[in-house]
Amino acid sequence: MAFQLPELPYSYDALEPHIDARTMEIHHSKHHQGYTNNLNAALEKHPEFAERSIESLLQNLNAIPEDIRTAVRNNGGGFCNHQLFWKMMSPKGGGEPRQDLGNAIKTAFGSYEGFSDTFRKTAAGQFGSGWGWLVVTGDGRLDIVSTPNQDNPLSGGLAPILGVDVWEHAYYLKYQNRRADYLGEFMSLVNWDYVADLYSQARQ
Ligand code: MN3
Repeated sequence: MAFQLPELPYSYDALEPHIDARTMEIHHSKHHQGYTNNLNAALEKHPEFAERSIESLLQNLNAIPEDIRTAVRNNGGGFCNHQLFWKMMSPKGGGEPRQDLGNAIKTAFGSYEGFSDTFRKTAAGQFGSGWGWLVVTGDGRLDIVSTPNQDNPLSGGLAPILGVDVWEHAYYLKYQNRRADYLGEFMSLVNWDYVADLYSQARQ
């Protein structure tokens, strides 16, 4: 019934040298576990909401009782964002998106390079902790946004299809203050097959 920490779809060292094993282990087993535990603790006060999907909770934050709304926004966001993030990366990732998504990216951003530049700049420019996202808008267009803290684009009516964590815990051990370098390496890990699946789901 309670939300469960999902297993990683690869080992902690699988994303080396782009993301180091120690960062992955702490990020998954401490940070993501922490968001999961705190989300479950909040929902214990209103167990009827624990039956809902995480997407439904984040899409309807105003429906959540005020005494747990901030906790669900922060920790439910953290639970959901990281669950997506692990699957958005792969040791076999990188390259460029093909077919429908590849064409849509060219239409929206001119080229893959235009997309990659804007995505990395937007994520690099998020002040403090947060996320950079490629999203599908309500009318089916692609857009690039950033969110603070653990806010998920779902809460703003957008469907996230690619996200990158720019909290310092995601990169500090290996990259220290060099967020842009981490973002460059992240592009070599993007699991475009999974992103394309999310893109087609978002347009249904
Ligand atoms: Mn994180």
